[in-house]
Amino acid sequence: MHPSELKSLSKFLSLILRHEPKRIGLTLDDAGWAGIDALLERAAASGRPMTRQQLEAVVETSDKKRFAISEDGLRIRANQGHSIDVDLGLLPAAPPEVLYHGTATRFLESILATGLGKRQRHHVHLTDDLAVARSVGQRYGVVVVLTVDAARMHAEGHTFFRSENGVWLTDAVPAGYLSVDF
Ligand code: HQG
Repeated sequence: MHPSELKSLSKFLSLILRHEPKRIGLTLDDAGWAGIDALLERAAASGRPMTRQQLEAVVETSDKKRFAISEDGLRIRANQGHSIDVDLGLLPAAPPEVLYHGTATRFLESILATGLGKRQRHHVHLTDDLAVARSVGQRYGVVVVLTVDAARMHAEGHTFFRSENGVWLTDAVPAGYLSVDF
């Protein structure tokens, strides 16, 4: 498949598996899994046909490992990023000393006043990779990377989770744990 087709299919799968399964009449279970046969059938019926091979190619080539296929090969889910209510079954984990969050300068005043909130998603998304933080922030405009004092947050009772694909998640980051790094 051409890279642009892979990207478009990946975006479609993100939309369906994170945000709007109902758009194609699909149901996810409590842990966010969809049957692959059902997904392929519903996608085709909604004018977005794809083969199992194409689906697997998206999962395998996803730069951020956005999706997981169950061990029995029957189901697929998004590893993180949901806005719909799913329980991924993530276990709390101790974060590294610092984590990063990339955002746009236009959000800075609000973030430094109220802290980082999860907005539409389940959690605030953080990364241990500065380059990833930069690319996430660039999606919104002039990028600014916030450094989160994760060790101190954790020591002071905040819970962190690490998704299957290595994204660090937490409920909220109060402004006192943030510093700005242009
Ligand atoms: C901002 C990508 C004003 C926040 C990435 C962000 C990630 C505030 C936006 C994943 C705020 C929410 C998630 C406040 C937060 N005032 N703005 N108090 N608190 N914000 O898309 O972290 O490519 O929900 O800075 O790798 O950008 O989709 O979160 O700009 O892991 O797989 O509100 O998406 O992964 O935006 O991105 P998002 P995010 P994928």
